[in-house]
Amino acid sequence: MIDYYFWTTPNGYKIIVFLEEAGIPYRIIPVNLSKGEQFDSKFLQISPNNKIPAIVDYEPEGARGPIAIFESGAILLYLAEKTTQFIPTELVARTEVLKWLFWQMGGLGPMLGQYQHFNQYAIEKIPYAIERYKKETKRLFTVLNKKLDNSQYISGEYSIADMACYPWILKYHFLGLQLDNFPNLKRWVDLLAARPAIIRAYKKGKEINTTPTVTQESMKFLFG
Ligand SMILES: N[C@@H](CCC(=O)N[C@@H](CS)C(=O)NCC(=O)O)C(=O)O
Repeated sequence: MIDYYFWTTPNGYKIIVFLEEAGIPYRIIPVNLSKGEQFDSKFLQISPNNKIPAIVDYEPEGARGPIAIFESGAILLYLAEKTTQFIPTELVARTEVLKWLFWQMGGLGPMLGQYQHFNQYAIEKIPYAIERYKKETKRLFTVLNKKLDNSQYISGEYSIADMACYPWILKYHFLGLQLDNFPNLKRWVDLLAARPAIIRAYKKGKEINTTPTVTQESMKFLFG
């Protein structure tokens, strides 16, 4: 059994998608970021960076007791290796998946997050910051659109690279972007959105929360 510490954000959806795809037993433990539950001392023992997602695996291979994991890239990689699914074993193909997983973790997620922050949430509107992250966001969308020129999925077969990128690309409308300008991304989003596991994952998310996480009230938790 896996305990999944989740909230309805892009990084949160990555893992619920994996768990649904792999069909492994899990239990969702909501961490309401709007109420500051990420700072609860019990949660901090599992995720010392006070962020979701995090998991506790009660049946890890070769370990004596439960194992706690935070950072969505590390969790995806752990689950892929544990289940031998959604990552190839052959070195070159595997590295192709890891390249794009790390690209998402180091680029797509943080840059889009900063763009939304400065454009939408920051009380002081700083034109340089807004422009900087907007350009980066568009550049990253262009890079992934190009990568999908000749392939159905990001790295060969459907993999954890797709699962990592999908919830972030879905934010395009919040970022004021149109997928019509990125036809390969549009095709890929439509392809993934039709997957039964992805439909189930987003349905489960909606059962947990349908309200915006960032509100006037929650800003004190989220932005210090
Ligand atoms: N690099 C981390 C980022 C996680 C992250 O930013 N989580 C956000 C939600 S998407 C969070 O929990 N924020 C709460 C906070 O900062 O207090 C990962 O990929 O797991």
